[in-house]
Amino acid sequence: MTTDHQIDPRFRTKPHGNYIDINQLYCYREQLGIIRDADSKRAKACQDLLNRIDALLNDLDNPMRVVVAGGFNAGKSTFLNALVNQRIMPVGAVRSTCTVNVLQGGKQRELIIQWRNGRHGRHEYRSYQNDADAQQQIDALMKTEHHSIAQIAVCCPNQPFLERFTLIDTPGLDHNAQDSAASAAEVQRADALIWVLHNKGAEKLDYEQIVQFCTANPDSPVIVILNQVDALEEDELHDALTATQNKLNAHVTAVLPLSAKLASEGQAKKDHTKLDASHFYDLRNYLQHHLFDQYRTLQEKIRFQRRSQPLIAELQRFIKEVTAQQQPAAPPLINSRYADLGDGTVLDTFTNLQWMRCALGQTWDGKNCVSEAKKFKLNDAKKAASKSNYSGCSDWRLPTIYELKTLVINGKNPTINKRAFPNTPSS
Ligand SMILES: Nc1nc2c(ncn2[C@@H]2O[C@H](COP(=O)(O)OP(=O)(O)OP(=O)(O)O)[C@@H](O)[C@H]2O)c(=O)[nH]1
Ligand SMILES: [Mg+2]
Repeated sequence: MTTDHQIDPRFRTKPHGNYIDINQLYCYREQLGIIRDADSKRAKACQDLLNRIDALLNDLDNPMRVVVAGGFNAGKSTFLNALVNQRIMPVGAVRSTCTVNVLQGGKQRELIIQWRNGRHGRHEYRSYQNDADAQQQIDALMKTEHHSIAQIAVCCPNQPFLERFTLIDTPGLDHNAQDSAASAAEVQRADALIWVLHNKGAEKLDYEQIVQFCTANPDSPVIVILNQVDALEEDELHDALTATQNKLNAHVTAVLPLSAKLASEGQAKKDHTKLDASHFYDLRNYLQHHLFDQYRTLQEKIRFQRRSQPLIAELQRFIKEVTAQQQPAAPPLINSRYADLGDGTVLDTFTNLQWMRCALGQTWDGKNCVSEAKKFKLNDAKKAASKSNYSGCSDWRLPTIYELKTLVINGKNPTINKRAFPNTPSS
């Protein structure tokens, strides 16, 4: 993450999903592929669903979006610079962040400017030499063109940490309507939120925004930083921290103190007294354990699980519909009772017994029973039934007397349903 924080090998590998939803999606993927290839009418619907599954699975590999937000001049950019131990994000006593500025991985040192109006195309790429150069270019762009810029991304090569995490610096939320809207949109899309407060603690706006985010994103870590604590005496710090924790602890993951200014100065001058006084190491360790080290779990939980639920519900509906239509149509019923199985047999839907429509010795010609029925003694009839291969089945048996009686229609001649059992000889 930083120069004194060596590359963590976990950030080199791709995450593997162990969540049941992920495996389920892979199964649906296979089924959809089969349906798409077999059924041209459904090919497009299948492909659309396949694309959505792939987009969701690919999204697991996209870096986690960690958004730094808070009030104007709270010290967001100073904190972010300290976190990555680089001096890229413009910092200042006057309003210094007027666009959404993103720190991300990349192959070369370049700024990607996303224009609102497409004047230079939607994206413009500019290279930068070093941190100071990047900061100056961003500063200049923000001063002259910030109304036309949606976002400036700084690509930092050789930063494995940034291949897994995108850090997003936002304009102070309370400054003006356009910037606040841009910041609020980033907060809404955040996987994790770091909220920077002035040392006075959470104002009304901070509180409302934090609670709103926590309610909408119960699985996302929300870490609140009480910044600028260098300006507080020890007892003031204690009081301010306790008050802020009491106010927010029920909603957020943690409230931690910081002096981003001392952290930044301590890093620049390698001054450990300042760094110790800044509470920076405690904060960084906390972030490491509760946010950065939890990358895979959080990514799957926050980003994937929630979004997969509606898609899985849709996939279930689609597959159910396809399967229902692939089932053979229910066979027609004779006299609302005997299901014609089409092979010279019927299924009595009252008793669930399958019957030959013809007597032994007769054959089914597709419509009728032809030729003479044979007469057997009981034992011979049993043997003949068990040997019969009528309609391709070899497990025939004589019915019991009670089973036989279920076919009998008293008072009619023949005493059996003539449509289900045509040409039945009278006994
Ligand atoms: N005393 C003190 N000053 C700080 C601290 N952190 C930041 N500052 C100062 O506060 C001013 C604003 O810092 P920034 O990091 O630009 O604050 P920001 O929240 O990014 O500001 P905007 O992006 O303009 O909303 C700068 O002059 C910083 O030097 C701190 O911990 N202590
Ligand atoms: Mg800023």
